[in-house]
Amino acid sequence: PDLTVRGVAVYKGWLAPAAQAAMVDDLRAAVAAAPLFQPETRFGRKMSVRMTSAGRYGWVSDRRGYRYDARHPSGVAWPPIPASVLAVWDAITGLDRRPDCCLINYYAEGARMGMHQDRDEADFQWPVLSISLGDDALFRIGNLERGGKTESLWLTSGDVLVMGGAARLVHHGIDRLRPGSSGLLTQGGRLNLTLRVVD
Ligand code: MD3
Ligand code: FE
Repeated sequence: PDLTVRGVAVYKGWLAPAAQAAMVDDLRAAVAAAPLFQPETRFGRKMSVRMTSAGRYGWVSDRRGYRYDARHPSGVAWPPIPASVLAVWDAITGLDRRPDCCLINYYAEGARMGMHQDRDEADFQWPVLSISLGDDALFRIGNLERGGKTESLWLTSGDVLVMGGAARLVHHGIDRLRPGSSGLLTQGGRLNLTLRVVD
């Protein structure tokens, strides 16, 4: 990696611009099959990020709580994870197990994600890999426990992050975007992909 922040390995600009554009085309097809939706928390508050997934499982949240589900809220199965996305997982992790979920987060201007842990997966031995596409985003990394000092870094289009080992359960979030910082997405904003082994 180019740098490591609290155990999170950061590969700056790992995806070249042409590869980013090809991946966005693949994601457009996936989003056409499984449209982005605005999840609701169990408390009935809408999240500001819009989401969908690809793979055997997708991550959903509604009044019943949050969980991995084999189907999109519309009832359709999730589309397959694009080969262009799996190729990044293979090249960077070198694992012979592939992810069963690619969570697709879309941030329009003003969207954010509060500090949280990713702990809905069965086995935390597997890493989570993230790919950033589009506008710059201010990413915040905290600690295994809630609260305490945090570190922030700007993620830019083409960056890949790997959260493994002790970093797998660290608190993290997205504070804000830098609107208009990238021309990759016609409609602006930011896409973040997180690849997860679920069960
Ligand atoms: C550190 N997404 O979907 S990706 C998420 O940019 C999520 O959309 C953010 O947090 C986003 O859950 C951050 C970077 C990331 C993803 C998973 C992690 C960092 C992580 C898991 C453990 C530790
Ligand atoms: Fe997360």
